[in-house]
Amino acid sequence: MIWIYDWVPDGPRGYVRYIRLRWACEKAGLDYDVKPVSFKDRGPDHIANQPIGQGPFLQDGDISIFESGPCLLHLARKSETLMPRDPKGEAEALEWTIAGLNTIEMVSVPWWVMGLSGTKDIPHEDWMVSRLGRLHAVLPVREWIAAIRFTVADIMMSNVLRMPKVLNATQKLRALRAYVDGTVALPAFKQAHANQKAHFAKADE
Ligand SMILES: N[C@@H](CCC(=O)N[C@@H](CS)C(=O)NCC(=O)O)C(=O)O
Repeated sequence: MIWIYDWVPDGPRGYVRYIRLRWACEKAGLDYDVKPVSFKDRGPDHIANQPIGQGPFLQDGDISIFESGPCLLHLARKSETLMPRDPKGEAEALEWTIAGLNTIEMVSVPWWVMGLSGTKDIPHEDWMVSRLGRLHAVLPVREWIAAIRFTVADIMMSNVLRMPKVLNATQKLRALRAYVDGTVALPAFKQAHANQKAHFAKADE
């Protein structure tokens, strides 16, 4: 069960991190339900499951788990489609999932948030350019980010890179851009995206 805000503003609807979990479930064919949790009033139930008061979090039997990274890895343990079973492939999928979160998103979020707020001379600019450049350098020799095939690491990395300002910065990095375009063209992503948009659209009715 994925707990998802009942509503978010229009702009982020296709981007809020629930989509990472939905994409994993769609790709691996894992059954999942979504249950709404109030966006405006983060009550005690929410805090009990996600102590920072954010989303996503999920419930699987008696396991409740928060943070999109651990949630994704939890789902990945259920399916070889998401996580290779051979130790080398698994190590690669793990390292690139964490690199997406802790090396790329760690820089990209403050960078695009400051951009949205109109900050000039964003201090992370060089850092961001360098991170994207390094990623771009590994991609011409591989179609997927890890393990020579689609894995959970592609879900993480693609979602970090497809944020509009980040995607815009990949304009001249053709291999990187092709990677993101290729991942979001996958049917499981499209289904997850459509489901998420429909969930929030319902809140407007
Ligand atoms: N590191 C967290 C970040 C979670 C996060 O930023 N969630 C957003 C939605 S995508 C949120 O709940 N924002 C509202 C808030 O922070 O109050 C994760 O990956 O799960």
